Amino acid sequence: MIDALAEFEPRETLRYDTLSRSTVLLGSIRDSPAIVCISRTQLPDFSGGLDLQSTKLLEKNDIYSWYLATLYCDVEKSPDIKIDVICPATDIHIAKYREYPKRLVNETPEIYNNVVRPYIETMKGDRLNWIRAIFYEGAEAARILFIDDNPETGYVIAPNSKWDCKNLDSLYLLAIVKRDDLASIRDLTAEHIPFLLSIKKKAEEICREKYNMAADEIKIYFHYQPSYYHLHLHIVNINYEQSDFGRSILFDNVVDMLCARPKGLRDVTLSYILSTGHEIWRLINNYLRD
Ligand code: M7G
Repeated sequence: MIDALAEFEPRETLRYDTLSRSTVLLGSIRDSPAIVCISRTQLPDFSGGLDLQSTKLLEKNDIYSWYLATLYCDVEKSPDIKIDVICPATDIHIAKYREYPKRLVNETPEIYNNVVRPYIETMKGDRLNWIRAIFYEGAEAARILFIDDNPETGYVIAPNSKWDCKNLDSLYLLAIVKRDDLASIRDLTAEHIPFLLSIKKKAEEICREKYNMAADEIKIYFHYQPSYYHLHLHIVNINYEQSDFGRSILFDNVVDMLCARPKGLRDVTLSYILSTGHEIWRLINNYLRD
């Protein structure tokens, strides 16, 4: 078996984010393109005492003093960093992580029908294998919190791979529907409302019973544009800040829109922020130029 971390050869830093204290490297693992995302984990709970391995006083002035320190290393109890590996990484993964300027897009029904919808159709192949693996091959079975196998109304609730499954401050679950005919919120109609509400109810129940978090302590939302065109909901601690402002739409607002437009969201303009490295950005610009 390949030890992905040991064999990773970095080539380029795609992103270095001081705010989220994370970095993304592009390189290779045995000649296959690989992306390695490294992020600092949340701080441990210090309320029982400052359990530090070493400290160094930097300065003292009047009533103020400041130090540097290291924590005790324990990968089980208090891991320092979380590492996500994608290998082989596709050009789409690389474009997603590389820093590009962002732009506001007003996606009219015309742009959706002529540009975005055909693009989405090309995104339903191997890129969704990880979702099929959850439903049909037992992937992530030990971490799954709920699964309903009904082909029409089934869905799974599981931790997002972004979450360390330890720190509730960054609690991050995903609910993924089983049916594969709903690529994004554009495919929803009022008929789906009961289905969506049942997922929300179960997600709230799990958060309450397993994580002791009330419904008003979690945000449930969709991404538009998402990275994976198979309908899923993000279920996240409201205090957990991410850089997905501009493409997150709260669940309740989507349901409200569907109540107002029972035939669905195909004929509304949806506005979102998009990386100029995204293929959709290029396609929309080509379309508007022609
Ligand atoms: P998205 O809105 O399509 O993409 O959400 P984005 O949030 O990355 O822009 C898909 C979510 O699925 C992301 O938040 C990913 O972190 C998460 N995810 C991706 N993969 C490949 C996996 C996986 O294999 N397992 C789990 N549990 N989550 C994943």
